[in-house]
Amino acid sequence: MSDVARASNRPLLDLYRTMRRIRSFEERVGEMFVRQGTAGSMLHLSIGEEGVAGVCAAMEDGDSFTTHHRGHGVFLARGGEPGRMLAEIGGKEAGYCAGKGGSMHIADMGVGHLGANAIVGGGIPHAVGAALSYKTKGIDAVSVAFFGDGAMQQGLLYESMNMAALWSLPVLFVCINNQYGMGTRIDRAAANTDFAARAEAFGLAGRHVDGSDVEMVLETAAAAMTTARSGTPGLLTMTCYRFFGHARMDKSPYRDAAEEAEGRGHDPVAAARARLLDRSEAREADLDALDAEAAQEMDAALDWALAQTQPPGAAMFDHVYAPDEPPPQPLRDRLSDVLREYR
Ligand SMILES: Cc1ncc(C[n+]2csc(CCOP(=O)(O)OP(=O)(O)O)c2C)c(N)n1
Ligand SMILES: [Mg+2]
Repeated sequence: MSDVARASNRPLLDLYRTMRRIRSFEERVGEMFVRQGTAGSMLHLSIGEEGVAGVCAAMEDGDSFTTHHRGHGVFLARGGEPGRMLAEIGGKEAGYCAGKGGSMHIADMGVGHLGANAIVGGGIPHAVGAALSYKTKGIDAVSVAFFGDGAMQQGLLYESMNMAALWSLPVLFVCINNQYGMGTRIDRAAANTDFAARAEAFGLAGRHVDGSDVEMVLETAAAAMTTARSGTPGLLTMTCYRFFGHARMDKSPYRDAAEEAEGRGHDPVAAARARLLDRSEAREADLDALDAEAAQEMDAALDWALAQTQPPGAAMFDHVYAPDEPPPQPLRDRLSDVLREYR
């Protein structure tokens, strides 16, 4: 491991714990869906993408971020509380956004989470705006935009990269390349999959890392964050494999068993575990205990979230419209009817 990773003071055991918590969390989200405890049907699990914990570990307090629709892992690794996250996913009042954001619009300014976004690439310009404010106000912080490979084909990314490079903004674009945008494999969507080279053409520092090696992710991200902090924005692509379907209803009929077995072979959690044992940094029993601890934590969080109450109908417009500009009466009446019917 290089000096950059050592300087960040995050031993592999720590990264393993974070990745294990993410996986346990996502498994509970899946369970919650089956138990019909989630609000809405669109849930995107980040199982297989836990290596992103390395990027999160390279960020500092005060750095902010936006995520895409598959952002639970990033939020958890940056300090999200699993109970409040699950409550939000379940549409409960105790959730981060009082149950009105759900999985794809969750946010928490307290840890610098400026918002998940259901529009592919939608959070990217927001992150650039935050970076512009840091530069203008002289705030020492980096703004990180997390998104999927699907956003690499979106025009707003290129407008954002251009502006970030032109104005030397402290921003890092992080592409979590899980090989698929819904059912379309990346090589059927992009003529040139060398995304780092695309970023270089815009004047950004382009980097690429294998997401199954969390130490390498940390090392590469730490270098990228240092560069961004000094005013040269960057793009980091992390390759991984989406272990399951796009969303909960998708059984991935467009992938064959051999491909899935090979993809799941690049498991960042299993790889970290094997390395810890290999280097004698942990014993099997220690890791089993740590896994059990993560499972218990997430079980308790799920029980707590399921026991929470839904927001009252009367709170429907709170935090949605500015208090001095309430929604027009016809709209209020119409939505109240819909809500009554729904309940
Ligand atoms: C602008 C836009 N186009 C299409 C969609 C529908 N859609 C939702 S997720 C998705 C695939 C996104 O793939 P990727 O960015 O690779 O993220 P992943 O789901 O793989 O994490 C698409 C096309 C959308 N939400 N927004
Ligand atoms: Mg993808």
